[in-house]
Amino acid sequence: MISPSEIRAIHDLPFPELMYRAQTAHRQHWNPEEIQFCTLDSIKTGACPEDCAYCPQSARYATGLKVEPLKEVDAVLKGAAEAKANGSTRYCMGAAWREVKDDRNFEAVLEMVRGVASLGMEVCVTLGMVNVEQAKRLKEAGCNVYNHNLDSSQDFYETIISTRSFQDRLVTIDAVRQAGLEVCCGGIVGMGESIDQRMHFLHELTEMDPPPESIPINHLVPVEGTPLADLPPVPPLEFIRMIATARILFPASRIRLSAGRTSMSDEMQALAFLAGANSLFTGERLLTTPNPGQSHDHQLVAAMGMRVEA
Ligand code: SAM
Ligand code: DTB
Ligand code: SF4
Repeated sequence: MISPSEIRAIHDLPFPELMYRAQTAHRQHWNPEEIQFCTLDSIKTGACPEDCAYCPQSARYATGLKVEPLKEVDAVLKGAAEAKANGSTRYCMGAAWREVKDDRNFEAVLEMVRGVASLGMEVCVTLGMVNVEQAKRLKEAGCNVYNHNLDSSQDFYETIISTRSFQDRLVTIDAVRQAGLEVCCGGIVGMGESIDQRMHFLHELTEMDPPPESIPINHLVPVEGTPLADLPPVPPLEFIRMIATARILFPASRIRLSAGRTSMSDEMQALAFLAGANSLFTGERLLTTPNPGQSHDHQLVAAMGMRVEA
């Protein structure tokens, strides 16, 4: 087992050595010329009872977000078919819920999962806390992956969210595993945490056995009205170090360059791919905030002589 200080030593390597190690790890498991496109769909937007300080969907903050009830199944399936036509192989449906309840809404989500699975796409959902029974029902409906982020180190997490604990997150991730779903679990960089706190977050992921199949690294999207609205961006090379360190620690996992790309240059995103990121969210929007859009992403991949993973 690796310690947080050993992880920090990797993170702080001279940049050429760090990138070399990240690329070496990447090539052991992946084709470095390919990148996976995923599409997000916010199936239920806003009015969330939780108080996550970064999140525009929390009911506590006046972010001007339009609250929307659970989408119709047909509208979701139309979105998924379009995403597939635009090159996405994974469809990720997110709901601004604290937890899944055994009600009609969950039945509707199961219907969405069945529909997206029948299109031949990888299906991922992120619905807040779930128990093993609910996770099993998702799996039976054809869901492949459950996303539930740790977001940061335990000590920092507790300064960012008060309505649930880090331990609650671990319990949900365990339920997801027990149900036989793949785990997608990542974090956010740029919430005011220290580099050592980022290392503790990565360390927490190394303690999972098996580690998450998929690790989204989000850069904070500062949203007006949230407590984190005025935070400055993380220095670009620091962000790239985080990606490279994750790649070295988790050579066989997908590392996803997630939120925050609208404020990254193409060159910075290219460096993230060289550091081992091999997946992104495409489309005009993430859940509620802007994203570069698929034509931009296809251009970037083409400019790098890379391919969208089929
Ligand atoms: N409500 C569910 C939950 O919290 O697990 C699922 C949806 S929630 C929006 C999914 C993830 O989006 C969060 O864990 C967080 O990592 C990310 N996220 C939310 N707001 C963000 C922001 N402003 N910048 C970057 N990432 C953000
Ligand atoms: C993840 O780690 N990032 C995605 C996905 N998992 C669900 C969500 C990013 C949301 C960014 C803020 C928004 O658009 O609301
Ligand atoms: Fe709700 Fe999820 Fe946003 Fe937290 S991150 S406020 S749980 S939607």
